[in-house]
Amino acid sequence: MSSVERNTKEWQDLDVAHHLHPFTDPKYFDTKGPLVVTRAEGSYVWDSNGRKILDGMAGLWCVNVGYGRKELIDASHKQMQELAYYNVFFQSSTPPQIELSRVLAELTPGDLNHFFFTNSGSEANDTIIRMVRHFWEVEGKPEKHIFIGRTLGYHGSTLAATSLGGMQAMHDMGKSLLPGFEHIMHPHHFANGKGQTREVFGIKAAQALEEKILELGADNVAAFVAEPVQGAGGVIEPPATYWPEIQRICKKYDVLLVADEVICGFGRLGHWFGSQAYGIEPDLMPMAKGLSSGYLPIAAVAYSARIQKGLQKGGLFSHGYTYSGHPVACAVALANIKLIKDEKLIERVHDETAPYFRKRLNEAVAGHKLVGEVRGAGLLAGVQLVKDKKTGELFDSAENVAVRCRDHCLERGLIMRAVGQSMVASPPLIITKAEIDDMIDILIASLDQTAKDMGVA
Ligand code: PXG
Repeated sequence: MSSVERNTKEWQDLDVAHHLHPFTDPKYFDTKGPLVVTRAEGSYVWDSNGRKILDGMAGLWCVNVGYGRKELIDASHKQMQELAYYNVFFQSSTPPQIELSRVLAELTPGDLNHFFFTNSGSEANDTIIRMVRHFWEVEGKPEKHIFIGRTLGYHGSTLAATSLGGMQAMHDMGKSLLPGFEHIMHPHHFANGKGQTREVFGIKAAQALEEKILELGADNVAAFVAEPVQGAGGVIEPPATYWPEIQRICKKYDVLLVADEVICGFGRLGHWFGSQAYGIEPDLMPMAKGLSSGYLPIAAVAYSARIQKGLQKGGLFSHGYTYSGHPVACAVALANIKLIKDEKLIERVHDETAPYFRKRLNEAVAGHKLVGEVRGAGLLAGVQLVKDKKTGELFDSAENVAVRCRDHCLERGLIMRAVGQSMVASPPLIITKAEIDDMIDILIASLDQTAKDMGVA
């Protein structure tokens, strides 16, 4: 309960007067106030009018264990009383940070047994850029400095993470694309692979990396960075042929492979990490969101023995954040991981809820006249909206079809995100089959209403 009580109109007016919203056109608030969320429990949030809304996005793809979990609340309370803050700079450390590193080392794939802590996924990716360039300098290859990302890749909003990502609007705002960043196509078969099988397209999309490396010269390329399944770009699961080919290319040219696990990590795909779902062997992995289920800001970079060896030779590592390895955030992350294990949430997603979610999407949503494709994996879904189901023709982007559908969902009590002309979902891992049914029912009713709005018969 907030210490101040106001009505919805007061909250909204104050918010619009004083607060700039991330990724929001301020003009939106000329006609509508923000949704003011005041409390949450399980898979649901409540707004300032007392309305109960199913959170089909788990906040921003992060509240994996659901809201209101006592174990996480108690862990933060206890840690705050014991040691609310100390830093891990210079030669200091704290027990929660040490313990979290140990627990993470047991969960991460391969020899990713070393960790650097940050407060956000953006900072984790910035850290990787500095760490990897430093690594290659130490290895005597300072010219290996270029990072290759993908179009529609999202790696955060700091200047370097913006450059690494492939979001055109972000590059355009404030001339934000730094030198030393290149991009290849995203492996979206529906958008980029017309006339090819998924398998053939998967290989082709991966080979775009080889072409880019050859164009730049392997001696100049530091790393390739990609999400196992692209999230913010619209939930794009690559064809099965994609990751093995990417892995082959990275090995061949000694280009480090960075799997951005910020969304896919901590059970979203029915495995601890997306890399395990696709057999990816990354050299580095940023993780955030599900690490603490969003209860406190914390993120980390996991990195391999090879990188560690380089860093040990490299002298002073001149990098860090005041709140790196914050003891309270680490204690909450530990409680979160324990809860995921105790409740067997990964197994539940893998064996029960994800297969059910996919079955319901494929049986009930894919056939809808407004839907061109249902995609995703685990508890991640992307629903492509189309003007013409037969040809796959899209709407004029100015018609904002997905935003309309999103608004219809919200009116009916469901939060989903609109990305381009797709609807995306990423519910809490604790979602039940009955709640999945509610999600699907509301989505279908909203698609029906959107089809009416758009005049699609
Ligand atoms: N990598 C990936 C793969 C992400 O999805 C980040 C890095 C950056 O993390 P931070 O903690 O700095 O935000 C992200 C974040 C959306 C949306 O709705 C997606 C993200 C953040 C906010 C909104 O698409 N992803």
